[in-house]
Amino acid sequence: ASHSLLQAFKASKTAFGAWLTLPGTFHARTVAQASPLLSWIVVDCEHGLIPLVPGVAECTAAILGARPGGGPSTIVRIPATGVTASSSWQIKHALDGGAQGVLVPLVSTAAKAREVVSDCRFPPGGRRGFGSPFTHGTWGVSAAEYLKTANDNILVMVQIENKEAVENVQEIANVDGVDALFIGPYDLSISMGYPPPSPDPHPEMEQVMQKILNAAHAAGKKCAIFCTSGKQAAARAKQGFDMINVTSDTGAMSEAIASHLNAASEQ
Ligand code: 3PY
Repeated sequence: ASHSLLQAFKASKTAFGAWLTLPGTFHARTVAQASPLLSWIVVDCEHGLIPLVPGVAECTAAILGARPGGGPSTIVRIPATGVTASSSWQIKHALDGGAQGVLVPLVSTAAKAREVVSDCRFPPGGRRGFGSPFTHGTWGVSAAEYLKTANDNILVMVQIENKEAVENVQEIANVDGVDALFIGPYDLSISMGYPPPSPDPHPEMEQVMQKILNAAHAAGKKCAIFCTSGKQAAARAKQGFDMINVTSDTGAMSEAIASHLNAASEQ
């Protein structure tokens, strides 16, 4: 089965999304149902409060909550970096939960990216194990159909967010099976010795981000970036980024409450 982010990628359309950091089925559903313009959500099990480890069920609940009969693609950001066995099993749990893709933080070499791809693919393309009785149901297909189509439909995304990753960016982009490079502007800035974005990154970081964007596109891959507002996201879309979040659940909640209070107290 296809899904909205994959369709946007295939049609070369900018895919806007949102970041989910708080756990719970209905919380996920509230975010997912916010707008038909929402193409994807990241279920953040790295810095968000949604437990993947040891709470596989929580991550699955968020995926299920976001996709009652379709809805935005769910991309799980797993806690650990690729390359070690410890992240292999996290990727397995995220995909067993029914995720349409994974986002792996701090992938800084092509070797790490290859490990991530292998974790996301059933043999012969990779080393993912098969056996969850639930996964295919979240995609609305039979187990046999899931096994046959998952390798083509699951999106593999790696975060480019440190100095080493920037040095290796073209080799990482060239790795077969990597669908998108995802810029983490906060970690990237800190790693390169700049202050974190507030809300825009330091002007000198722009060149680095352009290099990442160019590397992705030169390899025929997509490039994504983390944003904190619709305005920022629109500017990134203009620059040619393919996948951009407009806000996060917590950010949107606090901003909306503050803005309503401001409007109320101006009366
Ligand atoms: C970063 O900016 O470091 C991210 O990973 C986005 O959350």
